[in-house]
Amino acid sequence: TINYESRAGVAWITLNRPEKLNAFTAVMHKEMLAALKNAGKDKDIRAIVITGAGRAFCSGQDLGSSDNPDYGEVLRKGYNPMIQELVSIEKPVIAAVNGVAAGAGMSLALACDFRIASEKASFIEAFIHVGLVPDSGNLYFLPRLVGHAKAMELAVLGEKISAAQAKEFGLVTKVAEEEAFIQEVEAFAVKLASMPTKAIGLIKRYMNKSWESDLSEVLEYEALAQKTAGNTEDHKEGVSAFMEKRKPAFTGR
Ligand code: LHQ
Repeated sequence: TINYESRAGVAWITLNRPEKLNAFTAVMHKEMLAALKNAGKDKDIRAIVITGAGRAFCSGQDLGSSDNPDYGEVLRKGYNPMIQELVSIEKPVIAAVNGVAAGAGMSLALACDFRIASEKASFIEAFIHVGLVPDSGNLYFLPRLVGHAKAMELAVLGEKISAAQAKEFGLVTKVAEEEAFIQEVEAFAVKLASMPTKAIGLIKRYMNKSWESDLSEVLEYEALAQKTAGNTEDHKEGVSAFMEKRKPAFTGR
């Protein structure tokens, strides 16, 4: 239910149940967690792309295969570990939103560090249409990405947002024409994979912590992160390249 490929320093994780618009099942959660762990620990991987097979990104929970009536448990066992793993990976994770992202499928996209949308993509806070509440980190990420008022509007009304609207709300980095979509995602991911990976990982870690911290804590996090970044080979390489007026060759170390 999940395809995993790696090339040019980028891991491609593809949700692969196109006939159900890549709706999540328990099996898919297991495979997704394994894929994320693999991409996280593989030293050759310096960026991760999550996308969907077929015409959808992900339609959220498979409403036809809810074999567990305890939704709290479905979240604690399936979705929550996936979101925690994704956020803890100290590498950039890009949601390549090829089509509709609904319910927990939208949550998955929100938990990524970047979203690139095809012009065919759309986002729906579908939970409300089946009498449920946003989950899988949606209540955490959505207000942080679009602000409280817009987040309330989207979560409660559950209206479909087009790729262009998502760009306007600041939800996506870029909207690409359908024909150019995969090439644009690939170019973005390969670019990220050639950057100073350790510094990106530290930015991700502390940007996330920033929301729960006061200024003195953030100043201390910055000092900690800068000490670590200052000891990387990529920092040395960046400074040498600058002094020698050449392009840096970062290795992620
Ligand atoms: C699906 C689904 C789907 C099964 C399309 N399941 N078959 C967490 C924990 C525990 C429990 C509950 O929930 C959660 C979190 C959640 O994610 S709740 C929200 C669950 N998701 C939804 O409510 C979205 C349901 N899907 C839709 O509203 C539409 O399918 C969207 C707007 C995504 C796409 O619409 P269309 O482009 O018109 O496609 P379609 O509706 O015709 O779907 C195509 C097929 O995929 C169809 O099957 P069929 O056999 O008729 O061809 C759908 O039944 C199936 N499908 N989503 N989530």
